[in-house]
Amino acid sequence: MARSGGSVKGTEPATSTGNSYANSGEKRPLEPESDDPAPNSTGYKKPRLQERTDYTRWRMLDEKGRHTWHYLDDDEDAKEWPQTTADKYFLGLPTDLPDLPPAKTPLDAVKNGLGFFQHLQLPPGNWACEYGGPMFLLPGLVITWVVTETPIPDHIATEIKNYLFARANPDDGGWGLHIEGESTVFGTAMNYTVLRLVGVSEEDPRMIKARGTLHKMGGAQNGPHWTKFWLSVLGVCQWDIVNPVPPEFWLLPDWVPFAPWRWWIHMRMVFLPMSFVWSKRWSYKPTPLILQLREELFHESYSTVDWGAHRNSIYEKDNYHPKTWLLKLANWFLVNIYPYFRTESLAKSAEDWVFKLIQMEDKNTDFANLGPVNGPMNLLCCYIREGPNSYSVRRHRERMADFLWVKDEGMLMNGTNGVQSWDTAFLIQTVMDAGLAEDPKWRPMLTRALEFLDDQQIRENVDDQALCYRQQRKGAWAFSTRDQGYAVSDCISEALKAVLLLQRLPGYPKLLDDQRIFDAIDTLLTYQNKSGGCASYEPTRGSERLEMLNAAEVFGRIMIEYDYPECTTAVVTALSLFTKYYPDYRAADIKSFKGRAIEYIRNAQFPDGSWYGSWGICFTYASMFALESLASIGETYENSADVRQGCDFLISKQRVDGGWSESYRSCERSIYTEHPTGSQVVMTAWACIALLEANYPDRTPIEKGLKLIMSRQQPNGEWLQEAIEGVFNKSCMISYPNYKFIFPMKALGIFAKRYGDTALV
Ligand code: LAN
Repeated sequence: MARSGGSVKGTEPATSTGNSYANSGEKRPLEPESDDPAPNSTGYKKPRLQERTDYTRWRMLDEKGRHTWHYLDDDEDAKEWPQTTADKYFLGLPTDLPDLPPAKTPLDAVKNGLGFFQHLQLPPGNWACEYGGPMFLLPGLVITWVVTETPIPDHIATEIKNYLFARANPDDGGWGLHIEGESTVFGTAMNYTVLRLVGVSEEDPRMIKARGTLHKMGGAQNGPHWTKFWLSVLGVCQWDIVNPVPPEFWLLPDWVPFAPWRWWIHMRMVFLPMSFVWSKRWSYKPTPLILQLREELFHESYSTVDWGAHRNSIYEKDNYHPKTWLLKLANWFLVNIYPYFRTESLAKSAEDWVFKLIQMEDKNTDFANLGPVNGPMNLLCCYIREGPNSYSVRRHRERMADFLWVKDEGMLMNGTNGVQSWDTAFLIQTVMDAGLAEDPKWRPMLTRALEFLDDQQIRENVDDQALCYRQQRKGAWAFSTRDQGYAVSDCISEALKAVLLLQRLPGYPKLLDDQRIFDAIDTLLTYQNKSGGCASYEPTRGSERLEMLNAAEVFGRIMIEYDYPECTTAVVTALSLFTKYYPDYRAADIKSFKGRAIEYIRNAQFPDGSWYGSWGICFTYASMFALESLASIGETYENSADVRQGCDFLISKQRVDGGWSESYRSCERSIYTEHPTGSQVVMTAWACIALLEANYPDRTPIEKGLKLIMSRQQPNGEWLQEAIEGVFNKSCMISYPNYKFIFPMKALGIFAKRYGDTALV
């Protein structure tokens, strides 16, 4: 869809592949407006901040799953491209969707839920949503924009400002690691800096308060490694404060037990560009604003800070994973001894190889990159290496728009470039579970969803797979889009289940032929670890002892891939479903895979009967997946002690109002902890699904849970946002706003199918 117009900001985003606009000269999201003065030696041009932008002018464009937001300044353009219901919903504007006949039965509630949710489906067939939560992503992007002299359009600066103020801690004015977390130096130093960079005055009372909080926590010199890295890039810290990130690690032979190719992909892909920038000790020039920030962020004057002495300083609330003695020793060696041996030619060959790997990552993702941390960093590396006008820099700049999201509170940066394939796969399964897929009313919606998954299946492995240490991916699905292209074990599983179920139904096209299904299975079968469990993006490549080199401080369990109950169980359910339809394909491999996976699932069960969730909060989430997978091999409450224990655990956590409630504290502490705001619709749905899958013999607790879910449904069929649902790396939370639709409908649907669709009394 080509949309153009002189005053349309951020229009005409890319077609998602190819070099098609390397030379087109057309305006792209986040590219300088023609009347913007060129950045000059006095520094980066400050955006003009407004109170608020006009929310009726924002539009979200979805091209084959690529989301970009656009601000239409011109009335004509706005008329030509009207706001959709989904736009309005995302922006928190009234959708004016009608009230529906009140739901009497569970299936009525599902139908009302779908009645609402169908309006949020986007033209390519997928669903989208805000994917915020982490509060450390936007700073990396904004600092990168500033240091690469990428002008920030006023409407974007304004809404970034609004979001950050909306999410400041109401008591102390600071920011945490994530939206529900307590203030930390990481959150506060970084987001304070962002606000200054987008043009907020240091005299603003909210900034004075935030600065006070930052100083109370010891100032930016007490920040974790990533704060020190980004502030050094900006020229606000000196590089001596940053613990070493030597690119030479990438020259280590593959057999070395701590070689980076063995690390969890998110860590190594961040370490990669970070090491390039560190090696160059590259910093932005000292503009007047940078000079001011130097005086604002530390609780002493910049000129008196002893940078080297603060390499290991850290505020206690930032210090989730304290540096080990081994890491401290390695850092000491790298700072004090290694420089004598680090010849220029060694540094150069390391930088050259690292940059090659960056280029492979850029090429393999068409500059979408693995995620919102390495994306901006790769942009910075290309800027340093290839210059401001290179194709790589221009394409990266365009791609940054993929991570941005606008909501009622302002603009934030998503945790990935979206949730497209993941949420779409779940929605299909939900409608199937409710037995509504053959109802002609939902057929067009589901057909489009199926078409989306068809389009998003990854059809080829990446070029130079072994050279850039990538995992086989042919036939797989990513969490977000095919362009991003990183296969994940459970994303493949959920999408495969959705496709297998739906395209066999009468009235639906068979879009994926058998070979494409087999490709998915072949890739899925590469994911098993020796333990029998499955990790996320790749089978585990290194020892858990590598956690001793975890230098990020703010996250736990980041250095390698681990076995995850959620991932393993999703693979098991997918394989179980697959063998139903294709009993002969790789039957022996699948049988042995499943046998070992089930063994792992049993071993991963906690003594109290629960499973610990690493990607959703927390025990409720993982227990749902575990009980679902056990059900898929015929284990239910009646015949399995493990299932009984799992159910008894869940029942013991049901609240008097019938709901379940878990706080993110469960993830941090590995102990079931209730959320202070009480029962949550999403967790109640997870628990009910688990009990239903396990065939829990007593309907009463399930009915109580479902009644709570139904009582929270709004007259127009929607559910409202409650506490945060997702997590990563034990300490950082992330929102899954579509879960409040998908899982309640799934729980209600399974119940209705199992027990009949009668009113709950
Ligand atoms: C995600 C989002 C999806 C998630 C599931 C598919 C739900 C999970 O079952 C497997 C792991 C995966 C793919 C996952 C891994 C880590 C991600 C990508 C995230 C939680 C979203 C954001 C996070 C990423 C690491 C954020 C950037 C932060 C760094 C520390 C680099």
